[in-house]
Amino acid sequence: MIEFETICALATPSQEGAIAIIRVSGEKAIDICDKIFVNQKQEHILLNAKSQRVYFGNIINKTKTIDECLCTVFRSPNSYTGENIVEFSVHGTQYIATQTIVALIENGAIPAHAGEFTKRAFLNGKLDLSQAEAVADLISSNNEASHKLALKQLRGGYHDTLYLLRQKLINMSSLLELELDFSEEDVEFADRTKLIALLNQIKDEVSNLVDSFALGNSFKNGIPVTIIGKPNSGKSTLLNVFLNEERAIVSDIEGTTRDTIEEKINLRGLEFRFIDTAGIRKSSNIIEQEGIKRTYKAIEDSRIVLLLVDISKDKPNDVIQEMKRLREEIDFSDKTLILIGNKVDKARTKDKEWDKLSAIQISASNKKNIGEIIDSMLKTINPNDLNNKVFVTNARHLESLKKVLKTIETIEQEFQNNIPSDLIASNIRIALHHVGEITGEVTTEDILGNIFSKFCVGK
Ligand SMILES: Nc1nc2c(ncn2[C@@H]2O[C@H](COP(=O)(O)OP(=O)(O)OP(=O)(O)O)[C@@H](O)[C@H]2O)c(=O)[nH]1
Ligand SMILES: [Mg+2]
Repeated sequence: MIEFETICALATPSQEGAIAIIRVSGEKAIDICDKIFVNQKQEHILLNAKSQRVYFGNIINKTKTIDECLCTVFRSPNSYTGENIVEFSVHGTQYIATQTIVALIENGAIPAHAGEFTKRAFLNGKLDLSQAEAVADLISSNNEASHKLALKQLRGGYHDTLYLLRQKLINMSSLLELELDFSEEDVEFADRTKLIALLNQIKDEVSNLVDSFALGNSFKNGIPVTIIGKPNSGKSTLLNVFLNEERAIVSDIEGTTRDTIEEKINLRGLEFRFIDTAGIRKSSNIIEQEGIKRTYKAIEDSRIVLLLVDISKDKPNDVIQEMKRLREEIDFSDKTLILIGNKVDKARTKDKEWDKLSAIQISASNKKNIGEIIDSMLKTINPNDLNNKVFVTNARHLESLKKVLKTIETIEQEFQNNIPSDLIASNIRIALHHVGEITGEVTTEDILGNIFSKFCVGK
């Protein structure tokens, strides 16, 4: 156990509420709290308090009673931080919370920094670094999908996958090092074909993790959906229908929307990030041109593209050409293009050609068939994946994994070029180093500072 000073902080929001929780952690937590807490018989009882027990009593500072409260004691190592922890549940006023903290400080505690409780949990081996980061994700998750991912990560997430990966790399490195010990005798102990097979396995696993980021990140921050189409096709009307409010200006003037408009919407437990655009067309107006440039950028960053056409006016053949052009201009390998025929209310005859194109026929202004769009968007992502697959959602982890992958690719080359084992072994150590960055085996104060400063005080 690493020893630190005893810290204290308000762990609940600093506003009025039914209760406020003040958390104290450190070797002297129980001693300090004992000085300011008495039971109903006015006895100081915390020194002998049992772990994971709740006590009822009063917080006092010198002779002044601050509040009647509940006090929970956790003895090291069975606590969140691994240290002794005491939590006071007081009445939720700013005044009581502040007075309690003042009393704690006067008796030897110091105010905690942002994320310091979780940082201590990490330093005491209660959580690995990726789990500590999941705590921050859990607090900020505001939809079912991101909540599920954060909870999964907190419970271990890809900790096991990384552990196995690490074992495989260590295994490989020891085989190579064994070879080095006997290098004088000019024998190759490690069977190269087996090593290469193992390396390929490792590479696949790392690639899968790297590839999982795009979808994992979409689940976490909202699945990006871009609405495109010619002027007046009804893009802004459709956005407003999804939002159930008149967010974007709708008019029959072509080129009403010039900038991209972005809004998050929760549909059936998944968060979508809808982006209404200026669409794609030729324009000599510089403002419109900039809007069109932004449309392209939005398409590139999205997973789903809704192409809106006006079926009361547009011709199926022209739309086929338009889709072909789009697919030439933009790589759709990681996206789904959904064709939507709008203004079905205005279309005089029902054109079978639209069915052939699998266009979802809707009326945005009459809110007709909108459910079909949602169905087909949900089909493009498999919400069950959330339960079954492992997702990387953290950009820092992604960076480290990319470095692991790059190093593995170098090692692969080295095997092919019969590079001496000691060089290969040193690259395996580099790969291990980058794996260690994710779980926190390898950290610097900078990395830790950066991660925990994003937490709130009291977490
Ligand atoms: N009849 C009918 N009119 C619609 C429908 N959807 C939209 N409109 C009308 O079409 C016109 C253009 O709608 P917008 O939503 O502004 O179209 P947009 O695609 O955003 O247009 P720009 O921003 O100019 O590119 C408006 O007058 C809408 O009221 C529909 O389903 N049926
Ligand atoms: Mg518009």
